[in-house]
Amino acid sequence: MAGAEILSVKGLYALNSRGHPTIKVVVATRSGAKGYGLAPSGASRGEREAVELRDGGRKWLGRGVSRVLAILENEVAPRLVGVDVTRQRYVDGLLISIDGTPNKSRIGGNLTTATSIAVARAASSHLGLEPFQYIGGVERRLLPTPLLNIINGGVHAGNKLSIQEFMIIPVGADSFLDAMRISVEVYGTLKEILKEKYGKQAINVGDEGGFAPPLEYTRDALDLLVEAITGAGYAPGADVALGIDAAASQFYDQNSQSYSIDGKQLTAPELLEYYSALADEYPLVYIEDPFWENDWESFREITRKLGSRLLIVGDDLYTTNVRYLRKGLDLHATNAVLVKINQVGTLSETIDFVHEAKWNGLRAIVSHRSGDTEDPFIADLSVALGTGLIKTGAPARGERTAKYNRLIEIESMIDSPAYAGARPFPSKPKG
Ligand code: 2PG
Ligand code: MG
Repeated sequence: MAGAEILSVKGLYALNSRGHPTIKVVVATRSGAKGYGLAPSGASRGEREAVELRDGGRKWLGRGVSRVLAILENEVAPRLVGVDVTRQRYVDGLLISIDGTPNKSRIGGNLTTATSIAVARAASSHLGLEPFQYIGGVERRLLPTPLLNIINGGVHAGNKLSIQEFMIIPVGADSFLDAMRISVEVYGTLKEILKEKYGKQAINVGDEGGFAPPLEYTRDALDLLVEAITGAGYAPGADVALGIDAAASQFYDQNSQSYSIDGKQLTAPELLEYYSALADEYPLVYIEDPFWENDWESFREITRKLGSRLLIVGDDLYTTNVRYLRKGLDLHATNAVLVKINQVGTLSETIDFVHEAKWNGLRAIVSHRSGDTEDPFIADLSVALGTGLIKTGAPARGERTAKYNRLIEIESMIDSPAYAGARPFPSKPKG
């Protein structure tokens, strides 16, 4: 189609949900199409992630992105101008080669992420398509089952919970919109329960819109979720299942080689026993990063033990990188992978990662970051790649609802949409 050449690539300052600066990239084509992309930012970051480049110094508390914007303007934009905007793989390859490092540390994973998304959006707009249609094609009609983090702990909240995320999963819904209705009802019921039990200070929310009550013990949080599900009139397990992201690198101590959780110091085998007990007591169908990111053996053990019943998910373990996924596949370390574009830095590498996982029988969950923006691109991506699963926080806070609202919209645009429901999970959750 004529006019597909990139005319301009512009970078701007933007703010993320933590009030930290980030980079917004806007790509325009000769045909007049435009596309933008915003880089999100994590708090519990894996050590193998693409590097987020920031200025340091005093301005913006050291988090400025002026250096990144200068690299975009001087080094990257001139190489992209004139390139056909639909050549996503070529563009992403160019970004990788301009950077020249294995982890995007020279030009910044934040730059490559925002640029890669902006190019995909500009291409879809140039072709008169929605991003999910452009990336996914006509076969896509599967709306993902959302994993909603409604109690926040770990580094995402100011409480003592070691586990970072306590999620509800509306597996029994009939459609994506129905899944949101159920989730909103459970979320609102939890709010009332928290207020009654712990007072008003318990309904303050954490980074991902979940409540951050002054709890200390994992079981207390899980009990509250079960109570909220029941209180809202649903069956725990059959209607709404549970998931956790331990983000265990954050509570692992390398010196003592132990995990500090629920006021105890546990070895890896003890922690595994603990997760097994939780899986027996609660309708748990999902555990993410149960061990710290270099304990491949314990991942393998938990997958061997619980993998037929639950999704065991690698996030910090793989950082959306095929290189580390291959190691995980050799070891049978997990049966699912978390997918974050900015962990690896380009859309093409993200797509390759999802395909590699799927070809090997693993589930993939498209995910937000704890410091996110109003950019709903991952909603489109989850439908385009047909992952059947998305993790994007509570049904609250604009940067989270942007993704849910976009999925509601996408569901209304598809002729005969299907909702993934319980299908992505290995077995029926315990009721
Ligand atoms: C995670 C994410 C998102 P962060 O650990 O899965 O929920 O958190 O963006 O802080 O890495
Ligand atoms: Mg995680």
